Amino acid sequence: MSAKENFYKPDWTPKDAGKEFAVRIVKAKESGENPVKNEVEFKSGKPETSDIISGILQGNRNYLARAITLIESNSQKHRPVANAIIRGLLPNGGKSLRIGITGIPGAGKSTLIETLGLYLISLGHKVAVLAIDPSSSISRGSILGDKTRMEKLSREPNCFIRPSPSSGTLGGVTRKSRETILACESAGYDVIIIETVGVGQSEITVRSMVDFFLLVLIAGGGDELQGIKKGIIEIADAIVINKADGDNIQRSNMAKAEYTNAVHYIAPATQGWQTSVMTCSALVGSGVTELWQNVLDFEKSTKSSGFFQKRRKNQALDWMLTLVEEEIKNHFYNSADIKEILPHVKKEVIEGKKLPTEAAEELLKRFYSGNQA
Ligand SMILES: Nc1nc2c(ncn2[C@@H]2O[C@H](COP(=O)(O)OP(=O)(O)OP(=O)(O)O)[C@@H](O)[C@H]2O)c(=O)[nH]1
Ligand SMILES: [Mg+2]
Repeated sequence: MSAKENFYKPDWTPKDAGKEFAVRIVKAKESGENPVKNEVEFKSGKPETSDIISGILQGNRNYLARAITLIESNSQKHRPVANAIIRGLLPNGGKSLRIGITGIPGAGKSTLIETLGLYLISLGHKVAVLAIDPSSSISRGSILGDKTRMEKLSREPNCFIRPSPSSGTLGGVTRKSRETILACESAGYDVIIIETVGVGQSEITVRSMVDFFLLVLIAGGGDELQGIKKGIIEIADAIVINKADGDNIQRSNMAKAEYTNAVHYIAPATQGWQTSVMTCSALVGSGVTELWQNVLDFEKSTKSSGFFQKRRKNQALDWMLTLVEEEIKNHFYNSADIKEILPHVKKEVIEGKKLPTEAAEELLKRFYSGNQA
């Protein structure tokens, strides 16, 4: 077989298409240890924006991954391309059910996502799993990038797992995650699951981009209600006590009763929806059907009350405002004037030679004088 015959145009390329469709698919090897599956060769290694958009709309995972890499890039030179992709995809977004999952470390979030994800795929859904991990912006590594813990799920063709973007401010991570959700929805993923760790600000962030927010807890460990901040319970639409298996079933039921009681004293996270408390075992698979039924009940109830749509609209506004804030901040810190004087001004504040208010005023004055329209 000649080298040329190793490639073919994907089915979705129009018959009379010219060079604008540069995609070629590498034929899978007939046999051998390492068959090439679903692999796309990008002509000259750099697909056009329009190719990426149409590739994503056809559900091509390689293009989706490529777009997310551009979205997550911290390089300013990738922003215009990423923005063009987002603009092209925007009309196709919004069609999924977005679920946020949080909980104390080791509660079994990833295991639950794997079990739930496999169940959803068996029902015919396409599932995307994303992660938001604020600690990674400090450590520069991603502790939620644990594909290995979702080994079975990651092998499913109808599942797309993306570890968290591993650097940048939480604001930057938020933008990237929102754009990634949109890209996944455009590629046909109809359930998007976002995992985050229970360490504070990231929950609020995830809540601001999902429809349904699930808190995963476990029984035992003493102070049931002390271990997790009350604030997190307040933003959860459901609490699930995981690891309700073996000799842990009874304790899990007790914890369930305790939390059921507790949520009655807390304002519900979603208007018109009583926060539900359930038990499950991600390991054995029990309670997962009930959990999904709860999500569906939630969707039905909030869609008929109109709250679902209202929340999405507010989230869109929030998205816009966050972008503006982030952009202004970037503009400020990247301005040559600020870069020049900031270290000196900081030093003066630290040494007590200048008041913080005075210093802020000086910085802003310098910024505005250099950025007059
Ligand atoms: N017995 C039992 N063990 C479970 C269950 N779910 C998870 N585990 C175990 O709990 C441990 C932690 O599970 P993970 O799914 O990694 O937990 P996580 O919440 O994603 O952890 P982090 O991402 O590190 O915060 C693993 O050893 C799992 O096998 C369950 O339902 N029952
Ligand atoms: Mg995990």
